[in-house]
Amino acid sequence: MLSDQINRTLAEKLIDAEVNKHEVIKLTAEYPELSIEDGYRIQDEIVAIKAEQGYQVFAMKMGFTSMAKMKQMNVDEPIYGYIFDYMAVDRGELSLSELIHPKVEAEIAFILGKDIEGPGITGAQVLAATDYVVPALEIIDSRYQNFQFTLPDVIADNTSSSRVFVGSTMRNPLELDLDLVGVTLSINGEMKDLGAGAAVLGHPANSVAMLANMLARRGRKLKAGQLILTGGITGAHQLYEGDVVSAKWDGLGSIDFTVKA
Ligand code: 0L1
Ligand code: MG
Repeated sequence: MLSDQINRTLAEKLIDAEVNKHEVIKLTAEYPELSIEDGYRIQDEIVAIKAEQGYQVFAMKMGFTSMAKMKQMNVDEPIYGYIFDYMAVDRGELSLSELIHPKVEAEIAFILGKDIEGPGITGAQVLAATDYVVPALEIIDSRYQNFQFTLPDVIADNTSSSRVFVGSTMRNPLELDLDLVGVTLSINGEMKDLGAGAAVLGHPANSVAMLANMLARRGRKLKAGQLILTGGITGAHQLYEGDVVSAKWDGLGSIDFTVKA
């Protein structure tokens, strides 16, 4: 286990990479013994430093929620991270100059109406505790060179959180078959990817349940009003200056944005 001092130093290094928009070599190159627990402790330091700087948590997110991705990473559970208020984009433009090498992925997000506390939470309990689901486009931007990392590295890097666009359509999740909700992701008029909600652990509510159960191990819970991104339905696609991105969800509207310099 790394010391608190090293965790703090590594968190500062990753924040410096984010703020000054430069890549760093994965932490495990220097600390090959870095564990998943170490990764979450470094992530906690990032959350603490952002709070000291006056930033608030805007949403939580789950990552690696597709079976294919978990197999590829040789893990049996997803990872979670935090999205801060300054990461929420409220107009249809993404500024490339603020980022390193961003990618976009289409997701479904939940807004809870009640607290949820694990362990043992199920997808059905999540649906009963949810006020709304909304569409979201997550922008991930690993601070690591060429998106090269191990699982502890990416957890430490706050799961590549960078920006998020949240759509304006809010629906009661019980009115939709969220596992069957289809999504298309187009860039410059060309459909790049498509998928259905079931790509996320069989049903996006299962992702929120798993998050509640993972947080319970650290004595934490999900709170009423919390926004949670459940994980990519589509793959993540690299963005370039001038790209026009358009995503459409069955029953949940669409989100469009342009990538500016
Ligand atoms: O689904 C996710 O948001 C995973 C983020 C971390 C993985 C990556 O940077 O590719
Ligand atoms: Mg994501």
